Amino acid sequence: MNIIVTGGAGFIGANFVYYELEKHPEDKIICIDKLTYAGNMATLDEAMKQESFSFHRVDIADRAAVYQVFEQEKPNIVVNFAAESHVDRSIEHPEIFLQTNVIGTSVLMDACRKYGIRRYHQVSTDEVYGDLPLDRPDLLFTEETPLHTSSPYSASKASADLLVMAYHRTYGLNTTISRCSNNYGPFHFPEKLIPLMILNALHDKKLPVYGDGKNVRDWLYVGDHAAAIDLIIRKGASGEVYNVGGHNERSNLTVVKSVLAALGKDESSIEYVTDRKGHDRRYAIDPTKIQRELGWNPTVKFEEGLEKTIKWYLSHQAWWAPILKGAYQNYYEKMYANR
Ligand code: NAD
Ligand code: TDX
Repeated sequence: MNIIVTGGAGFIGANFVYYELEKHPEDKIICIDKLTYAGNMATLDEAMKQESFSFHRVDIADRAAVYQVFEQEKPNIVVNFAAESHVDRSIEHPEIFLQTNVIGTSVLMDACRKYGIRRYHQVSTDEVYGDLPLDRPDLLFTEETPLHTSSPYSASKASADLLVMAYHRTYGLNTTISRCSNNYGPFHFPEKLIPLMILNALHDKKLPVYGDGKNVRDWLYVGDHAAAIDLIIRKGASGEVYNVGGHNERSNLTVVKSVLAALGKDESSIEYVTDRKGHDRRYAIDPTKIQRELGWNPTVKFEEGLEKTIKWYLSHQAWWAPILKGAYQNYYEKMYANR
């Protein structure tokens, strides 16, 4: 099979590329990525050495360029990871989120209609469900939870989901959607909570915790997300949505303290800073459907995954050092200097 993976030079897309190359060596993986600030060819170094992998630097919202890749590569399956993915950036500049996350999704699906595919898979997020209260641990997001977004990022992802459902119903496009909780693991861009805290702690910098640090995220090791998507594209039913998560709820403060403990650092570097605007309080996924219908189960416990992730950052300075030296410095200054 020929599988187009968009956003494969980013965090989760790259982990999915490596998962597929190992698990299904008979398939061809075609990566489409615009290489924004979050895309990194160094992440794909090992993939580029493989015969069954190819790369196209293309914007998913560029219709002509996308059609050309479809014409050339004749994909059977398209998995769309490409997105602007950082909530804080969406609060500063919503427009690019609409362009990539909404327009880009429609262009990809138009290409699927024009050239014919077996399956279009949309990688969505638990953020489309909004948030849950901290004092109701019994409440979890199911696939039936109404969409109720908080940030321009989550609104753009929910818009894309609605378009996917519309293309399924109106044009009969064979689609699936996965809505996963927060991922962590190798190749995670340092603007996100876990890698940011690991790298700041390593450099003895302050660890900026938004608000009271009590916001809860439901963490999943990225390899388990890749395995879920692999199952959905091969065995999932067309038109369906699958929630993905491993019941690993942690407050941000707990996560930050775990990072410090793993690195043998004390907690004096924790600094409470101004809260994120519209900050979602709690996410928690009910993964019963994918467990029951597709037999998916998470394999990595949070403590084990965090240890693996920290070890990966400690041994991959060559990956993150160039990122920290570049435009990231201006980003960090702008977002955190007067926070
Ligand atoms: P990321 O920001 O690390 O990577 C995004 C990738 O998409 C980059 O390689 C970037 O260059 C590429 N890209 C951006 N705009 C593009 C465009 N217009 N055309 C082509 N490529 C473009 O993101 P991530 O954390 O790997 O997230 C991947 C997907 O998973 C996103 O759709 C995100 O919404 C979703 N998701 C992420 C998480 C998480 O915890 N990170 C959880 C659930 C769902
Ligand atoms: O410096 C920080 N300090 C802090 O307290 C950063 C970067 C984050 N936080 C908090 C905000 C959140 O409550 O940590 C939590 C996690 O923040 P992010 O890593 O930015 O992730 P989140 O906003 O939860 O969104 C992530 O999960 C869902 C991904 O970035 C999205 O792409 C995905 O859809």
